[in-house]
Formats: sequence, structure tokens, C-alpha cells
Amino acid sequence: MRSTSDGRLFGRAGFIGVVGAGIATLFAGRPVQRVVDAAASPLSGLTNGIAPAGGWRIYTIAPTMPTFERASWKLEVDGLVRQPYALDYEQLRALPRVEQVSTFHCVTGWTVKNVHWAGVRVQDIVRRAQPLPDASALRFVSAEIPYEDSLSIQQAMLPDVLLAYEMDGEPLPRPHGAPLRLVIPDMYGYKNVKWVRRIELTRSVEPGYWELNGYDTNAWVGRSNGL
Ligand SMILES: Nc1nc2c(c(=O)[nH]1)N[C@H]1C(S)=C(S)[C@@H](COP(=O)(O)O)O[C@H]1N2
Ligand SMILES: [Mo]
Repeated sequence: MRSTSDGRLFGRAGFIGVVGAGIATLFAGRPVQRVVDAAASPLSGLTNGIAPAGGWRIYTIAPTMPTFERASWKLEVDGLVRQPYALDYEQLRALPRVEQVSTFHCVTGWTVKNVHWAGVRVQDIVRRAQPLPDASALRFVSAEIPYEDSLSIQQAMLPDVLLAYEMDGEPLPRPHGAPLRLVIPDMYGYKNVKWVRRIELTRSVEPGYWELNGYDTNAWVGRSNGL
């Protein structure tokens, strides 16, 4: 088993590692149980989720979900950076891959335990762009207009903050944000932007879609205004 690139283990989110031989064994013992606790939402938009298997609710804000076309898809990284760039899907998949198991919490009260994500660390994506000194936040823009959300650079650099392209061993399904979604396990679901197509480095954190509707920008699970 190859060790993780930085040997790091971290708390609630489980472990993260560069994929090598033996990963399947390591995950073999993980619990598969998932818990659903659907609570009434104070904001009607959040209650409209479709309920698929596994405890997830699928949330959208637009009438149709974005489609993923492998040949033309791009992730753009721009804004206050020395080196703006774009990645196509093959280039994205060629970046160092990390896996982690973490619990997903929607602010309305449902939780999905032990979600197995694979993707790239946001910190790797950011470093490659060489942020300018006045960049202090990242804006994650969805192809589902006008959904977006922002993180401070410090939040985005946490090692378990990923752009995930696989969920539970499969390419990220369209309802969950194909081909790429943000995963920040320590924050509520609304920060976990689906269908991410652009990351803009900005001067300050800008309120995201649900934050404009009253939820906290610093959406720490258990330490923000959700429940
Ligand atoms: N583009 C987009 N991303 C989004 C949302 C959305 O409506 N549109 N909803 C957010 C909320 S409130 C939650 S709880 C999660 C739900 O993830 P799921 O739809 O994969 O279950 O997605 C988040 N990311
Ligand atoms: Mo949510």
C-alpha cells in the first residue's frame, strides 16, 4: 500500500490517500449503513428534493440539470492568479487522485454517512494557478446558473476539501453534479456546489446562493445557523 502523499490522517472525515494497491482492502470494512433524517426546511426550496436511494435528496435550482459532454467540458481557474488555466476532463483525471470517506450533512437535517469520494484536492488546483497576494477567496461557479458558493482560501486549503469526480466507486452521477462537485465535509451541503465549471479567485468571500437566502457563509456543521 502506498502511503498518502503527505501521510496525513484527519478526524471526522476519515482518511484521504493517493490511490494505490490495497485501497479496496482498506475500504472493505467501512459501514454501508446510511441514515436519513429528513426535517422540515425553513426555506421551501430546500424541501423540493427528489428522494433517490441511499439517503440522498437531489437538489436543483433550475428546471433542467446541466449535461456533461466529455469532449467539450472544461474547468476554468481564473481571477486573481498569476497563471489562469483550464483543464479538460482528461487533464482533470490525470491530476493526483485522492480518496476519502466522509459524512455529508444537509442543513435541513438529513445526513449520508460514509460517502466514498474520489477526486482532486482543491489545494492542488489553487496552487497550480499561483494566487496573487490580494486573492483571499474562491468562488465556485456551477453550470447550473445562478448556483455558486465561495470559500476563504484557508477553508479551501483544508486537506479534505475536494473536487470530486467519483462517488461510491462510480463516476459522479448527473444528479449529484457530473462531472465535478465540491466536497467540504465540515460544512453543510449547500457549500458543496454541484456541476462546478469555474473557480474564480477573488478579493473576498462572496455570499453564495443559499447565503443570499439567509444561511451562514461559514457553514460549519453544528456551528452555524442551520439547525
Ligand atoms: N448546483 C447546485 N449545487 C448544489 C445544490 C443545488 O441546488 N444546485 N444544492 C446544495 C444543497 S442545499 C445540498 S444539501 C447538496 C445536495 O447534494 P445532492 O443533490 O447530491 O444530494 O447539494 C448542494 N449543491
Ligand atoms: Mo442542503
